[in-house]
Amino acid sequence: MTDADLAARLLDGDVRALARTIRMVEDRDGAVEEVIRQVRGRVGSAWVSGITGPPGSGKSTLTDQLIQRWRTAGHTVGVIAVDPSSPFTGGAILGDRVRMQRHATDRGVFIRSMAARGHLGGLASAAREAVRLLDASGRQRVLLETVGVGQSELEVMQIADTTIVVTTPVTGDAVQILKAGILEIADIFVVNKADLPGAAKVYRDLRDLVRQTKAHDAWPPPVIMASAAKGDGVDELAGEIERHRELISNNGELDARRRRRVEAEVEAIVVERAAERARTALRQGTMGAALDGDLRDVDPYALAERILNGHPPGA
Ligand SMILES: Nc1nc2c(ncn2[C@@H]2O[C@H](COP(=O)(O)OP(=O)(O)OP(=O)(O)O)[C@@H](O)[C@H]2O)c(=O)[nH]1
Ligand SMILES: [Mg+2]
Repeated sequence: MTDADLAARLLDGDVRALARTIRMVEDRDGAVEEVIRQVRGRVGSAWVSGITGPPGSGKSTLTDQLIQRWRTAGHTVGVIAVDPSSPFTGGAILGDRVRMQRHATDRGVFIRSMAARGHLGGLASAAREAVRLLDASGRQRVLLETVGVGQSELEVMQIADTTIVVTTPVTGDAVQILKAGILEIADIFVVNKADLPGAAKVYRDLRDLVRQTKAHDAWPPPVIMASAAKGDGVDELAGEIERHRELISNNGELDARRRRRVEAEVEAIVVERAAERARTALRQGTMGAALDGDLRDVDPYALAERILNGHPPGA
C-alpha cells in the first residue's frame, strides 16, 4: 500500500489503516511523516482530553466510564494510554486492556497503549502523532491517559485540549499537587475513590486551593468527587469536559493553546534533529578530529556552534 492509499483509508476511518499508522509511529517509521502531511488538513475536529494522576488512582476506570458516556452520546472514541516510566511493555498496559475490555468489540472505540520503548524523551511526540492520526480518522473524542506527576506527563498533557487531574484520598493531597506544578495544567480535578475515608477532606483542600489561586480565571478548574468503580461522578465529569470545550473554543483560549502546542512541537523537532546532527558530526569524523588532540584545547561551546551552523571542520 502506498502512503497515499494509507492516508486515504485513514481519512475514511478505516480501523486497520489507523492501527497500522499508529504502529508506524511507535516503530519510528519515517514514512508516517508523509502520511501525516497528507492528512494534516483534516486534523483539528477531535476533542482531546488528557487524564493524569498517580499510579492506581483510577484513570483507566474513569476512562472506561467516559468511553461509555461518549458512545451513548453517539461519539466515536480513541484512547491512547502512555506510560512514561516504563521503557518496556509492562503490567500497567495489560491492566488497561482488562479495564476497558467491555469496549473491545466496539469498532467505534479504538484503544492503544504506548510504552516509552526506544523513544527516550520522545514519548510526548509519539503520543502527539498518534492523537493526530486518531483525529484524522474521524474520532470525535480522544483520550490520553498517562501515569504520574513528573515532567514527561506535563509534556504529554500539553497535547490535550482539556486536562483532567485525578487524585484520591490514598495518593493525593492538595499541597503535593501545588508543588508538582499540576495546578497550572489542570482544567478539571477529580477526587476519585470518594467511597474511601478521607475523600471529603481532599475535596475541600483542593477546592480551597483552587479558590485561592484561580478564583479570577475565566475557567477556575472544577473539583469533582467521583467513585469511578461505581460510575458515580462520571456524568458530571463528562459534562464539565463539554462545558470546558465550549468555553475555550469561544474565548480564544483554544487557539492560543494550539499555537503554543505547535511552537513546542517545532522546538522538540529542532532539539531532536540538532542532537542527531551533533552525534553524527562527532562520531563519524567531520567534527571528531577536533577531539583528537589535547582535550584541554577543546572549546565545547565553539564546537557546538559550528555543528549547529553546519560549518565544515576547521572552518
Ligand atoms: N475503592 C475504589 N477503587 C477504585 C475506584 N476506581 C478505581 N478503583 C480501583 O483502583 C484500582 C486501579 O484502577 P485503575 O483504573 O487501573 O487505575 P489507573 O490510575 O489507571 O492505574 P495505572 O494506569 O496503573 O496508573 C483498580 O483496582 C480499580 O478497581 C473507586 O472509585 N473506588
Ligand atoms: Mg491505567
